[in-house]
Amino acid sequence: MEKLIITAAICGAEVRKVDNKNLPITPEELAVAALDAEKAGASVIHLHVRDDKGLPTQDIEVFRETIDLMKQKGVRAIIQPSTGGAVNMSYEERQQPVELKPEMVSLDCGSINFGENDVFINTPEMIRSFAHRLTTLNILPELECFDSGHVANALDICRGELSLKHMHFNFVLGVKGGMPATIEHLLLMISMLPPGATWTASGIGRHQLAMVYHTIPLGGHVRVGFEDNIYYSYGVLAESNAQLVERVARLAKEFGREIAAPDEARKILKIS
Ligand code: KMH
Ligand code: ZN
Repeated sequence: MEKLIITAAICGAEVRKVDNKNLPITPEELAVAALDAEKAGASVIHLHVRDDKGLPTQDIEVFRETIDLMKQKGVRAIIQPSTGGAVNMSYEERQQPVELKPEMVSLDCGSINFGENDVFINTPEMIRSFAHRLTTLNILPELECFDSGHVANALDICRGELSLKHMHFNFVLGVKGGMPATIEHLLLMISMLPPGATWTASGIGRHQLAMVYHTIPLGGHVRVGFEDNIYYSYGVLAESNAQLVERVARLAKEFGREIAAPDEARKILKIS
């Protein structure tokens, strides 16, 4: 089976320090968290950044500073800035990190209700516009799908219209308003994949560990980290992103699946 790519989603846009004091938010904290996650086995860092008040921002300069710091500290993992940002951000705000020309960014492939009061909007026009810019800059999108219709959108735009040379999906299961985190929903998503595509699964909250268990033997890749879940076990807050990554690496060994190093992840994702 293909080696396992572990993505560490180290910060996100919604979680706050008051929820888990170990959440990294400053450029320095994010850089340390990325390096530690890589040492624990992560080969992709999904990155959101925060402003001076700890609020989500898509400011290109904060991304630049954070990514530079990560590289100075020796991070070799693929750094994947978010273009999703936070709900209610405009397209213009969200697209800023694309202009840093990273190897990879996230590309959200549809709209959903998001929690109790929010709607995360990704119209076909927005998806198309992001996808065209990424293709021009030769940046691999990770196709974020929170529901099955999002896979259909991704196929229409990225495969039909743009003939993307490699399609890599991230199935996010368990957001309130999105697809529930069950094995049946995961299998449905897998059944929609085009030939040659690769996929990651991200389980939200208490579903994170179950999704790891389902995904490793199914041949998918795995995302863990504070963006999706701040607990290590029931009622016990995680100490770090690295702690969550370490557990995946340990489980992968039990399943007999090797972990992909950053350059091996680049090969699997056809970045190099
Ligand atoms: N913060 C969510 C509203 C992404 O990074 O592309 C969107 C999100 C997806 O986190
Ligand atoms: Zn994200």
